[in-house]
Amino acid sequence: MLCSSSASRVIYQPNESLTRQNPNGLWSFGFVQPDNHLSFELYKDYIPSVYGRFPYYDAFPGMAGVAAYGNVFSSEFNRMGVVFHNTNKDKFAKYGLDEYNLAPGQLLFHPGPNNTRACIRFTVPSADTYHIDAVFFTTAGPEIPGPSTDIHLSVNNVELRSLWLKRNIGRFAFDNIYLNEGDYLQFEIGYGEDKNYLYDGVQLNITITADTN
Ligand SMILES: [Ca+2]
Repeated sequence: MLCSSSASRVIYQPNESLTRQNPNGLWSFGFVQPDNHLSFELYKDYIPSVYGRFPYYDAFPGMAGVAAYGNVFSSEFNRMGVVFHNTNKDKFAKYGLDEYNLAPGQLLFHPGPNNTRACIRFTVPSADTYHIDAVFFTTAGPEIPGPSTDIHLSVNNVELRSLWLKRNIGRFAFDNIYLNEGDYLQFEIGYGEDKNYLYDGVQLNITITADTN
């Protein structure tokens, strides 16, 4: 007997679900130490707009409406990296001479100076077959040194893939990967081959698709 079933697919994208909560449902924003994926710690703070609030970015009106997850209100603010989200619905956000140009809804992550990695964690909601597609890029202009970073994808404490991202585009694409409920899928960014975190902000678009049978 032939059976046909059409699995209904569910799509998860962090930039569509972000609010000030952390964790926000399946998505968590924090940091890890290099090559220790389970060292994850949540960022303590959320600010809805970095303009006027977040050190280094506070003088740039073009960053109004860009929210930040980080340890903003402690002495650790600059050491643990940061995740930005352009919450503006119809406005690009610009930083510096030409360092960031964030589309509406765009996410960006940035490592810390001591190679602490900024991390976006997805906690698997149910055992299923998943498809992962994540793209990483920079919009830094020619006057800007641009990023030199290392980007990683892990499941629990096992790394699946890493890449260098400089002035290029990177992508992780995994089809038909079976995951269990509660597994951690993590996207991490470190300070790269140059061992320097300056200009290391990288934009990312993550899409995780589940076959729900
Ligand atoms: Ca770097």
